[in-house]
Amino acid sequence: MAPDGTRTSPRYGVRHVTGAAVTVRFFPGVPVELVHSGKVRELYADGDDIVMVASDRVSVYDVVLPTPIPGKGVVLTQLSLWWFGQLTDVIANHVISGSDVPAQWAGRAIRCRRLRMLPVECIARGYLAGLGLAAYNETGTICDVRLPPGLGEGSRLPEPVFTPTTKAAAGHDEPMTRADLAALVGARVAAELERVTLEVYRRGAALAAARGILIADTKLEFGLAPDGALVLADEVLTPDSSRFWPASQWQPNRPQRSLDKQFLRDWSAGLDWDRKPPGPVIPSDVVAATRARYQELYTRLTDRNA
Ligand code: Q0Z
Repeated sequence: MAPDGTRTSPRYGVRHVTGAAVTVRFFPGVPVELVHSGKVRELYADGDDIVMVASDRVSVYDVVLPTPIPGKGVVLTQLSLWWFGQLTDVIANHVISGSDVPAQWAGRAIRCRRLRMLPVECIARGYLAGLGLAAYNETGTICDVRLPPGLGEGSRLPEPVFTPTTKAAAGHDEPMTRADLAALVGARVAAELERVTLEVYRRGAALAAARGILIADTKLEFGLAPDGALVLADEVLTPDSSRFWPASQWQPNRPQRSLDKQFLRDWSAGLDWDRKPPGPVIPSDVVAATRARYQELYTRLTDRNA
């Protein structure tokens, strides 16, 4: 680790201490390279690794607000790391280290193996909300799974369902059928994606339910290691990739209260804002309440202090 927190890659020509416990790959002054910037996270390349950094930015109704939520990036990163650890017997993951990261990102970054990412979002749903609800209302099905009639917003599904979508470069992700998925990644990988996605959801939902939290749905991303092994990547079972609802307040046939963003939604609903960018500045009491919700979620799930 360089004193300024930056590190560089082997291609810049640095010492490789082989046969020792560590490989020194970094020297001062050369930053890692930004390869992808998302709404609330950034992805950097560092030699053969990637470093994923979660910011404190927050989005409401798909708009990133100008005010950060202090601590959010750390809480979501630590939650994701915790889940990866809980799931190691289900699926291998991309984590190399949660601590061997540039100092300025300590706690909010994960060093990961760089994978060949599969161009699909693997979603498991246990309750009806969002795009799953929209598809059901239109067709009575989601991704060619027929659901019983009479379900509404927030309804629990008889069984969790796998509802993959395309990863659109621009615009909206589209639902895929199982045949679409098999054509894209091959029948063997497609079957494995469905099995693992449902197993991750079932494990996560059972654990969360025991702590009073419903996980309505979750989005997973996978990649292939050089040897062809399927690897769980990106973030896992965070409130930015999943819907978390307080079990005590769950009621079907209405929008559910979100454990993390309800304060922001309730507050912004009272504003004269058309839900288009730029979003409104968040007052400090709403920041504090939102921050407390992220911390509460982390503590309830993990039994650790945030
Ligand atoms: C993750 C994403 C983020 C924007 C690519 N292990 C990996 N290897 C190669 N690529 C990825 C990963 Cl996780 C990868 N994303 C999603 C993350 C910011 C987009 F932090 N895209």
